[in-house]
Amino acid sequence: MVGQAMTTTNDQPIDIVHTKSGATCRIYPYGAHLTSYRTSTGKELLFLSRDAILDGSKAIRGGIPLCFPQFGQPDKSMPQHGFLRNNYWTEVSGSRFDNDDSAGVSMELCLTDAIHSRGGCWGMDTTLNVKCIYTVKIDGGGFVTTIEMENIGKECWDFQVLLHNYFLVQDGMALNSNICNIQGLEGYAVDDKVSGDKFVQCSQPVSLHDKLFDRVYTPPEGTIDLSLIISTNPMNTLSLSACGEVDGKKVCVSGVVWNPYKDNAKAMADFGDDQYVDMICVEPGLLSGVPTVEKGKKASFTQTVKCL
Ligand code: TA6
Repeated sequence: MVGQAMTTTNDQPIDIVHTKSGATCRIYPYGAHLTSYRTSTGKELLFLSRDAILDGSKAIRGGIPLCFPQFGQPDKSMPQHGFLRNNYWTEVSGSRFDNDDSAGVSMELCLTDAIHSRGGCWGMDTTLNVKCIYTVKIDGGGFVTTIEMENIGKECWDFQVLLHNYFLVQDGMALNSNICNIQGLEGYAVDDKVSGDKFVQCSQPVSLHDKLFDRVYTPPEGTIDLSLIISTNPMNTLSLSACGEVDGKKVCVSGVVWNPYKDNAKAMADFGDDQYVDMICVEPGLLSGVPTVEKGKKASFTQTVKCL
């Protein structure tokens, strides 16, 4: 499956069709960014801002941005969410497949090709090294995205990784808690980035409200993989499961839920002023207690999203 990678800086999207089911997806080399996934019935699951910039001058607003080696900006000397989403990946030649079960492709990014958004211990003069392979696989009812991060350097490194999913909410129902909500976070420790509050999530499904929503959910003791049910409209309920490992050892998966609401939507030039009612970000990631990756070792993180 894996051949020689072909370097690209073009902004031509890669369109994948699963012939058997008719499901499709679109991936931009810039950021290995999945911007669209449609089921066999043509139902779009991902939100893409109508003002998203697709010319490689900025991370794409919508779809699934990849965040690594940091989520947010714990290290202020490195750009927010790291450098994967702001660099051109290459399609791994020979990696495309389309068979009875699924269709897909793999993309690769070596640190030497990551010329944008570097900083901190990953600055341009770093002695660290990493090779990332991102594989997208689709079938009629959903998709699987897997990122592998290999330490091809001489030193160990720490990291966070997150899949910053923007899910489409039909009919502008994102703020309607009966229609748009998330189950599976009960008992998680919540860090509200807006109010600074910290509490344990109750058994109620998580839903947005009439203001900026930005919360990190850390699993309780003993909970490792993430398993969510996401409702985005009466006819569209998704399951999202995610798991990760470092050097073959499982790592606990956290979750993030975000909606910019009115003012932040206006403040973002690449986001339609009124589009905050059309999306919810539900983002699985390895954020806390992530082991160091020793030289020659690998980490991987996978999510599976299925229509129920
Ligand atoms: O995932 C939530 C979050 O970290 C928010 O704090 C908000 O900043 C959002 O990501 C979008 O970040 P971006 O850098 O893409 O504007």
